[in-house]
Amino acid sequence: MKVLFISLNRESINMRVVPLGLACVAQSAIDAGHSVRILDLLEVDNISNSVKAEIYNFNPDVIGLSIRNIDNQDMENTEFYYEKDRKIIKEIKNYSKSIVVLGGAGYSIYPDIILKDTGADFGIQGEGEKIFPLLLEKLSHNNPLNNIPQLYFNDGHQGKTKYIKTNLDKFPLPSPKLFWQFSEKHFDDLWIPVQTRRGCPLSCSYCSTALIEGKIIRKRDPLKIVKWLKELEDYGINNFYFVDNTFNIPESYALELCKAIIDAKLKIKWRCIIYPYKLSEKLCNAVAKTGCCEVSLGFESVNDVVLKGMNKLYCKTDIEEASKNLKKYGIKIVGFLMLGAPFDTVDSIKESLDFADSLELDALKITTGIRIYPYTKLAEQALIDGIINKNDNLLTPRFYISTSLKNNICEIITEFKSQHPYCI
Ligand code: B12
Ligand code: SF4
Repeated sequence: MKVLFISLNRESINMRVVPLGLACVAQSAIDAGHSVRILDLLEVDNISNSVKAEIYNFNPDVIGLSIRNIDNQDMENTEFYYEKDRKIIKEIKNYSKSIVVLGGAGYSIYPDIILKDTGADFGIQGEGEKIFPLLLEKLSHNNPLNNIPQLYFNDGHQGKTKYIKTNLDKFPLPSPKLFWQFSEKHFDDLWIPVQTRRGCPLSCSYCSTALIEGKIIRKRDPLKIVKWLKELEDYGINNFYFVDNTFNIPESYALELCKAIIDAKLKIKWRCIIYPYKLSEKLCNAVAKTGCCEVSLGFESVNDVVLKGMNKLYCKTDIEEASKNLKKYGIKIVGFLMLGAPFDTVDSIKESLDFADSLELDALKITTGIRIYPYTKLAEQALIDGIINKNDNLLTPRFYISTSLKNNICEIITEFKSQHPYCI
């Protein structure tokens, strides 16, 4: 079949994100013998015309659309990206006869709602490498589509939704050639995403990741990752972002990865996300040796009661220890605070801000209010607190602010930011 993949993301805050997930699914479709083209909307100026031209020129049987961001998770200056994605999808459905299939991280949080709302034909929740080619095969032979895991139909019914437990090593990593087309124009700006594992068992109260990746950690063989990095290095790509939810968990695997990078003598620079729980000096030393120059340290709060409410495993001492170990090996730290959670008070917010300041971080990102996602503990709490009602589908951004804070939080944070220029 002829398949056109479109990455709908047009946001470049934080950094330009290369659509790794879309490339992974595209590679699986290529390997299954389909003819594939990819359009990244971050790379085009006139979106509507570019999409139309690509569809008319290629005349695809199937269009696979990736929805990454729903919104920017910012209560004060909310950008609701999905509204624009929806417009593009509806437009495509209006003029094209191709079968439209949705997927991606943002889509996977609201699979039934978005499918119905956009009028697309099918949606695949979670990883697409196995199910998308399976769907193409069934469509090309006009075979029945019932009982396909993760598949959603636009008439409201769905296949077996149970999350499949896959072996990531069976999925191909995108060929550098395919990957390269995203990188060419903005080469110097890019931190190419690398994913070594999927799934997070940690269950933070506000988190939607389980809907995207499941809760069971599944890891790729470090040697296969390093082989792929080597291929990209040979293409002149040296800057990478390990997009794993928590690079340091499990630590034994993170150490194995570092060893494999050293053994392969890769000369790369990289960044990653660290969960501040028992981050050992040994791991900080290993990541520094292999080229890690900066980490995102998402500690969110430092108050014990608030952290417990978020279901975090760590406490203040862990955060301090992590920061000390990272600094010792010259790794830059961008800290993340998420203020306004259940149990937050004016005092606990000040405690978090003061503590974050004492860490002398390279940068600090403060989020005011917490984006509420479906099926989370936070959504349950928001319902109890009357912040949302039970008919709220939570696709339109809704934010949790602890009831004791409503009037003061923005003021306190704005003042802190104005006095601390390292806040981003
Ligand atoms: C790493 C990461 C980042 C890094 C990216 C670094 C980089 N160089 O890529 C940084 C820190 C910069 C970042 C920033 C942001 N992020 Co972020 N990020 C992630 C994270 C942890 C991993 C994303 C990733 O690369 N996954 C690996 C790839 C392989 O997976 P994937 O893209 O999901 O693709 C798979 C499936 O979705 C599916 N699929 C994908 N496309 C398609 C298409 C079809 C047709 C099909 C069938 C299937 C399919 O198959 C793929 C392969 O299995 C996710 C959380 C998560 N675990 O998903 C959040 C996440 C994607 N981010 C999110 C958000 C909101 C943001 C920001 C807007 C936050 C902010 N205000 O700054 C920015 C936006 C950045 C931008 N410019 O777009 C949200 C998006 C959804 C939402 N809630 O709106 C997520 C899901 C976090 C969350 N749980 O809420 N992010
Ligand atoms: S550690 Fe990150 S991905 Fe895992 S549950 Fe917590 S917020 Fe979600």
